[in-house]
Amino acid sequence: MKSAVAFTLLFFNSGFACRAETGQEAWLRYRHLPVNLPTVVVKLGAEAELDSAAQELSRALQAFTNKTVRVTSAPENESVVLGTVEQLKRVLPDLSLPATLQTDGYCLKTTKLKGPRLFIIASASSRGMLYGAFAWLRHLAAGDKLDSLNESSNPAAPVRWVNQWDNLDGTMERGYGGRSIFFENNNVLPDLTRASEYARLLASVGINGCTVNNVNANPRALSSEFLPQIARIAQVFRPWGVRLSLSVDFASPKTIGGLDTFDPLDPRVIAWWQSKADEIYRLIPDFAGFVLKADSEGRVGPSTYGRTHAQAANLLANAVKPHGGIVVYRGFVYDHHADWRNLKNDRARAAYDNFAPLNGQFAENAFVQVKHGPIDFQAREPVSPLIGALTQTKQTLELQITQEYTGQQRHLCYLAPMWKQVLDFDLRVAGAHTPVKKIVSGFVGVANVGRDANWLGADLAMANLYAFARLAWNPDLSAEEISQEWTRQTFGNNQRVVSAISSLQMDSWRVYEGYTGPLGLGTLTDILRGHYGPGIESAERNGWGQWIRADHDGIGMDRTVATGTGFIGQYPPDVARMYESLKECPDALLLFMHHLPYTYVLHSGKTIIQHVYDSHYAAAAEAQRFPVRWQALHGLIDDDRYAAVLNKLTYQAGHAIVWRDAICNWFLRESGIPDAQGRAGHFPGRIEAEAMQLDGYAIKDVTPWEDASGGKAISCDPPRRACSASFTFNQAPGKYDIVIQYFDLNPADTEFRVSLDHQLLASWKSTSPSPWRTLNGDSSTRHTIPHIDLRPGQLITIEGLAIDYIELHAAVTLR
Ligand code: GCV
Repeated sequence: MKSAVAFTLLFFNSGFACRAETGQEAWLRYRHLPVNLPTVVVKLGAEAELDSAAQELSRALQAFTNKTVRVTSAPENESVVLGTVEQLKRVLPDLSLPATLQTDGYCLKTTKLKGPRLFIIASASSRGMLYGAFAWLRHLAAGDKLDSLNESSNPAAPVRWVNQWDNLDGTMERGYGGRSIFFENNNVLPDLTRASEYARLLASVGINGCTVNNVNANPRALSSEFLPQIARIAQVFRPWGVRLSLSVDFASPKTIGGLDTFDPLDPRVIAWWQSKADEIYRLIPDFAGFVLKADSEGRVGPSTYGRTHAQAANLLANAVKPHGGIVVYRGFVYDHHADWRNLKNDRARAAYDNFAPLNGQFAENAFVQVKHGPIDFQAREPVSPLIGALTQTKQTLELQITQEYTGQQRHLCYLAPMWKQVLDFDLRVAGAHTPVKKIVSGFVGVANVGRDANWLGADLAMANLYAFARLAWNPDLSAEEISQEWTRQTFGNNQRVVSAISSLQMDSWRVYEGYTGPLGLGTLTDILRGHYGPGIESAERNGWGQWIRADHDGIGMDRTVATGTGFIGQYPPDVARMYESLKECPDALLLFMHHLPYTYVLHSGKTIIQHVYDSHYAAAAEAQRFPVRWQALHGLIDDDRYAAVLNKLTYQAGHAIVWRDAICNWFLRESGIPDAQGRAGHFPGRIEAEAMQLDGYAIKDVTPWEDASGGKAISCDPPRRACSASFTFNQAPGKYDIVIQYFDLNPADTEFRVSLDHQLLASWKSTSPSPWRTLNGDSSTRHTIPHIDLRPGQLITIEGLAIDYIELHAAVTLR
C-alpha cells in the first residue's frame, strides 16, 4: 500500500480547509484523484450484492475522476469487470484465475488480454464481489499502482460479526456515539438510512453479520408483532451481504411464548424454539442466528433447571440448523455475588470453570463466544485460558470496539496493538505452536455505533472499528499498517498526516494504560458506576470480583497454583509455568497473577511503587503532547474534524492528569512510601478551591477521595444562583497559564467565568456530551487559559458550579 503515493499528495494536500466534514463518510471518503481510471463498470450477474458492488465502484470512480461512469453487462474499452470466477470464465475464457478462492474470498487482477486494460474483480460468491470491489477501491484511495495488481485474498474465519448493544427503547448499553440507529420507543426506526449506511461500512471491511440488539435482551425482540419490524433491518442489510442476528432472552418460551417453563430439555420448549426459528426464517430467509447471554449478570439460563450451557446452546442451534443458522453462546458467565472474603474465589476462573468441562458437547453450528481476557475488556488482561481449552468446540473471539473501559471514545485509545497481542499469543495447546488467531473460528466486535454523524462519537475512534474488521479478515496484518491504511482513506495521503495520525494511534493504548491501571491490575476505573474515571477501591469488597487485593503492604491477586486461586493452572503447562514463576511472569501482568509488596523489584529494576509513580507521570506527560502533535496538522486536514479531534485530545490531556493524580495519591496513601522523585502528593502552583476566599460555595467531600485534589471540592448548590471563589496572586510576576480543574456536571446551564481584578479573562460552558451527575473523576475536567500576564497582588476570581483547584504554571501549556 505504500507505493506510488506521490500523485495523491497533490490532491490530498489541497482543498481541505474549506470543506465541511462530519466524519459520516468514515473511511469511504472518495475524492478526486489525478490519475487515469476507467469509467465503465461491467457486472456479469444480477445478484443484490453484485449490484451494490457495481454501484459502489461507479460512485467511487465518479468521485475519483469527476466523470460519468457507466455500468454495463459486457466488457468494453477500459473497464472494471466484476463477476464470480464462473461468470468471468464464460466471458473471458483466456483469463487465468485462482482455483482456490473460498466463500467470501476475492481476486484482483489487472490484465490487457490483447486489448485495453481490464481491472478484474473475481470472487467465489456474490458477497466476495463486494469485498473485492472495496479492496480494489482501498488500493486506489491509498495511491497504489494498479497496473501490476494480481492478488487473491481469503478471510481468516467464516464468522466476522459485530454485536450492537442497542436497546429497543433507543438507548445503548456502553454506547458513546449517540442513540441507536435501529430502535426508538420499542420499535424499529421508520427511517433506516443510517442502518443501510452502516451495513455498507461493514461490508467495505468484510464484516458479514450484525447482531442488532443488546445481549441483555428484551424478550420483545422475538415477539411475533415485532419480528416484521426486525425484517426491515435485515432488508437494508441484505444488499451489503450483512446477515442479521438477534440476541435472545433464554426465558422467552415463558415470557412471550405462554409456556410455564423454559427448560431446554422440555419438548414444548424445543418445539417453541423450532417454530420461532421457522417464523423468523419466513420473514428473514438469510437470518444469521441467535446470540445468547445466559446465567450471567442477572440473565436467566439453563441453571434454572440444572441444565448445562451446552444443552442450552444446542436447543437453539437445533432450531436454526435446518435453515443454515448458527448460535453464538456467550462464555461471559460468572457469579457477580461472589464472596470477596474468600481468597480462593476468583472471577477470572469462571469462564473456564463453566465451559471447559463441556468441551466437545456443543452442536456443530454452535459457537462459544469468549471475551479475549478472563475479566472484562480491561486496559490489559492476559488471554482467556478458555480459548486453549475448547479444543473440540467452535469459538468466536469477542473484542470490544466501543471503549467501555478504555476511555469511552473521549480518550484516544487505538486498540489494535492490544488485539494483536491477543491474536498472536501462543497458548501452547498440547505443547504446540497455537496462537489464538489460529484457534478461533470467528471474530465478533462489540461495536455500538450510534446516531452521531461520525458513528462512534469520535473521529479517531473509528480506527478501532476498521482495525477490528481488518484483523477479522486477516489477523496477520500489523496494527501499524492498519492504522496507516485507515488514515489514508479517512484523512488523505499526505505523508505528514499519515505518519502523525498513525503514530498518535500507535502510542495511544500504551499511554492510556500508562496513566490508568498499572501492571495488569485492571483499568482501575470506577466499576460500580460509569466505568470511566478513576475509582480504585470500587473493585474491592463487593461481589463483582474485579478485586485487586490491596492493603498497606502489598497489592495484586494471587492467582498462582501454589498459594493462590489456581487460575494460572487453567493454562496449558508452558504458559502456566511462565505466569506462575515470578522470574518469568512479564511485568505488564505481574499484579494480575501475583500479590506482591510495593517494594518488590520488577524486571525493569524499579520497585512496584516507583514504577507506579514514574509510569503515571510519564504517560500523563505524553498525553499533554497529544494535542500539540495534532496541532502540527493544522491546514492539512479539514477544519471541522481538525477542531473536533483537537478538542478531544485537549480534554484527554486534562483527564490524564486527573488519572495520574488519583492513582499516585491513592498508592501514596495506601503504601505510605513516598515518590523517590518527590512528585506524588506535591503540586507546585496548585491552589485548592476550598482554600480560597469563598462566597456562597459549600465545601464537599468527593467520593472516591482520590478523584479530587485534597479529596474535596467546592460546589455552588441551589438555591444559590451565583457563587465565587477568589485568591490573591502572590508569585513572581510573569506570563502564566491558568489551569482550572472543575466538574463538568450539566452542559445545559453551567457557565464558568474567570476574572482578573474583576475584569473577565475567560468564560466557557460545560462541554460534556452527556452530563455527568456527580463530583468525581468522571466529571473532573480541565480548562486552561493560556499566556496571562500576572502581577503580585492581583485578585483572581472564579465562578461556576463546582471547582476542584486552580494551578498556575509558567506559560507553556499546550502551546
Ligand atoms: C452487555 C460488562 C458490561 C455490560 C455488558 C457485559 C456483557 O459487564 O459492563 O454492560 O452487558 O459486560 O458483556 O455482557
